[in-house]
Amino acid sequence: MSASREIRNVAIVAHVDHGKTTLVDSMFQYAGTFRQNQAVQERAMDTDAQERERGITILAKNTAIEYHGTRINIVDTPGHADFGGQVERTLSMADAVLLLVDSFEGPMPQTRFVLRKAFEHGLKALVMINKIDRPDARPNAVLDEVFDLFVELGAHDEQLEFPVVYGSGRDGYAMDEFDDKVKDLGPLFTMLMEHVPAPPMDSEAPLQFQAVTLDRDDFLGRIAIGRVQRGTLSVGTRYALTHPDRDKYPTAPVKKLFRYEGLQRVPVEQVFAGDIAVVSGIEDMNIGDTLCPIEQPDPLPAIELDEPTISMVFYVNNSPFAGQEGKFVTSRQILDRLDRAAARDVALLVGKTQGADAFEVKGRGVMHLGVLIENMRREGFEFCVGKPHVIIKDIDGQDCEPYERASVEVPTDFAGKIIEYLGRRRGELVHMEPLASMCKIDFKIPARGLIGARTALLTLSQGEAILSHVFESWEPDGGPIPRRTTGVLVADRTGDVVAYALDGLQDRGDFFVAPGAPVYEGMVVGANNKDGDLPLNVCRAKKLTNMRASGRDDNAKIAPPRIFSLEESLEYVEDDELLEVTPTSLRLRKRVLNADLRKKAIKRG
Ligand SMILES: Nc1nc2c(ncn2[C@@H]2O[C@H](COP(=O)(O)OP(=O)(O)OP(=O)(O)O)[C@@H](O)[C@H]2O)c(=O)[nH]1
Ligand SMILES: [Mg+2]
Repeated sequence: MSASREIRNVAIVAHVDHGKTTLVDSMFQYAGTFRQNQAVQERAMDTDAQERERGITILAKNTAIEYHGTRINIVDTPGHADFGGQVERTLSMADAVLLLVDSFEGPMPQTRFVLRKAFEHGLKALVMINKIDRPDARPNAVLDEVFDLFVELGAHDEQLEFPVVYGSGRDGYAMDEFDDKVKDLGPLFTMLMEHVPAPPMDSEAPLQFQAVTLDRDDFLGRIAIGRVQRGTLSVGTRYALTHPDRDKYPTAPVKKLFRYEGLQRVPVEQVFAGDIAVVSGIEDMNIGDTLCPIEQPDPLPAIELDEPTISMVFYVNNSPFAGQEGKFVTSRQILDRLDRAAARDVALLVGKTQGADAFEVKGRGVMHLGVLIENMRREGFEFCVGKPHVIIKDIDGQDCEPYERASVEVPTDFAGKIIEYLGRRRGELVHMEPLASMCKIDFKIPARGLIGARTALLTLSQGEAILSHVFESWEPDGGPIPRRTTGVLVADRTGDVVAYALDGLQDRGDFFVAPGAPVYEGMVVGANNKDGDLPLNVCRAKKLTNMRASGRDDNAKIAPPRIFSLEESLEYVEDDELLEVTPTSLRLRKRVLNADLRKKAIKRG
């Protein structure tokens, strides 16, 4: 290992599902990163349990590929808008971005977001028109759209002359022209080698290493990943842990030092300027901190991200079944866990509220918070959360709310319904474009208008609509937006749900619970067909004398319950309700459990 090795640092960015992680698989393959017989799973970089289940990348991750004597450090970033903070903070590790664009879909909301961020960082973008194997690929038109997007985002001349390859990440090839002969990924690697600027490699200068990602390992403790901006990072050396907001700097030794090689972290003695390093053993290191020589502290600017747009309150569970299903239930345990999450994810902010047993958590969207909630319940936590709210920001004395750019792809026949629905939610149509038998409709819409919209759009389009959206700007309050139009069915007592009772109540609405499920007074058990909330008895058993005579199988006749996913629950819950989350259950409940007390509370306003 020497300081003069060639290095390229690139972040792969794109809209969700445009094929980033799959492309990295093929890059490993092409560069011979794995042994011939090594078993590697598909989308090898998506190692987190929720990433594999949801089929999306959630956390930005580093890897490195050796190619003809050059070390290519790669960040695979998430494409879903809720994890945009991951993209933003990892861009400081890159000298250029590789922008993937689906050859059919063209640029989508998150394509615009990540490209804008790359330009804000002064980075050059290299383009790959991906999934060229698609029968409906329209590479020429997509390239034009990409060019227009560059212009619209104010790319300067040099950025506008972006290099392009066409290819299929999945099938492992890239071409300079889309009608070239299909061969391998060579043209992509050539483009990276030629157009990603080599990093400054001043390894004699005083060290600056900034932590961009934090991780934790049972053996190594806290792990910080970042780039050696200048100088040389050496194992065993004690450095100052600096940050522009602090004027006193603690010092700490680097206990272990690693670099990426494929999916591995390989121990090394030193990492030189321009390269990506993994540091372990500095428990106090946070994202944005810079390691410097003790005698020459010179912190890099803090990492600044877009502000969160969604806020939600986490409560200690006070439901009647509290403590039955979870291991970690106290406010201290919950706060400690939330603080740990915020340390690793700078797009997540945790604050106190007035109540001692309630904490406000702010993030980028319902799925951003949903992933945290899901991780917590898997670890054994139990708690309640309230309805997510958009954050209101005061700009020059005016209340402003987040607006998003939303894009809906839908068969043209449903376009009218979609435009009408989002119009009612204050969505303004900004662009519409035919895509074969589909069309892509872009809106500017308050983030509020999109909460719960995904389910509604699916219903309106017989399951066909694909919605994606990303933060665009803060704008003055857009006015009232219709929320859930009907009330809920609420259990009026504690017990187990009985099929016979549900059977008798089926005309009231759709139930969320199945026979046998334990319920408590105040728990939401279904959607009311009408306005207002309706308390009812779902535990009523059939009188024994009728049993034999009727001989009916109540179970067979009742409709299966409507089961919400976590995110659907978060979009459904209203202000006077909570979502109770435990390792095994998600229960919607009224904040005030007793029906009489609820009425009084409503009267009091
Ligand atoms: N036809 C075709 N499908 C592809 C190609 N690359 C990826 N896919 C498919 O597209 C889907 C998404 O692929 P991913 O690699 O997870 O996309 P991603 O950009 O990493 O997605 P996020 O990380 O969630 O933003 C998967 O179903 C892949 O099989 C390709 O070149 N051609
Ligand atoms: Mg991915």
